[in-house]
Amino acid sequence: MTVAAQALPGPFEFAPGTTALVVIDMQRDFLEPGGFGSMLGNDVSLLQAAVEPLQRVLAAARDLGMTVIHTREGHRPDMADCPPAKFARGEFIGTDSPKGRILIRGEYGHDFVDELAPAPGEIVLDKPGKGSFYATDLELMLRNRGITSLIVTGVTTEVCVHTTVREANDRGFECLVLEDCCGSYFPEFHEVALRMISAQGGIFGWVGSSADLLAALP
Ligand code: TIU
Repeated sequence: MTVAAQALPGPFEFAPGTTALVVIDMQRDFLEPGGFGSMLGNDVSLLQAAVEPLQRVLAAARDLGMTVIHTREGHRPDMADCPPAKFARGEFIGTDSPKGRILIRGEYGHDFVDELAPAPGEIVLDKPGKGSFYATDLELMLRNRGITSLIVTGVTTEVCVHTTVREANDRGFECLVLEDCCGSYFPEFHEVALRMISAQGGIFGWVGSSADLLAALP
């Protein structure tokens, strides 16, 4: 079964059986007050708008039996996988917060927001960087399942979503980014990041909405 969802720069054609829904870093540390995002001085409420549409897309993907991957940015408790250059730029990684140590695996703030908790059988991918392919086994898992297309969602649009889409595009995966299922602390970066993806004939991929995706699904 092939589906065509309205998108830019043109329809995104994909088969649900060879497509993965990738939900990037919908973690308390990015979305809730008192975590990493707010310690960096950001208004974390800007990311909340992505939660509801993403819940709808997640439900549809589950109904179709699609591969679903949830990523989390974070580090080992001993921080041996945290580059000193990343730590040095004041990202507060490893420091105490009301939600536990910032961006450390196993801590409450590092985990997913309740509304988007993974279901049994879905893949949870821990990553030390912004991209989902760097220093992870994501590509191996996708190739093992015969996945050729990705529907990419999550936060933040211009950081971890963009890095992941660029990495995926270079590896030959076709990516549809759902604009209302992503979010940024900087609304103007969100807009421009999305335009960068679909410009030049879709230089990195396609951009569409959750409504257009859901309308195209069987
Ligand atoms: N997940 C992700 O995007 N990590 C970030 O650090 N994003 C920021 O926008 N800071």
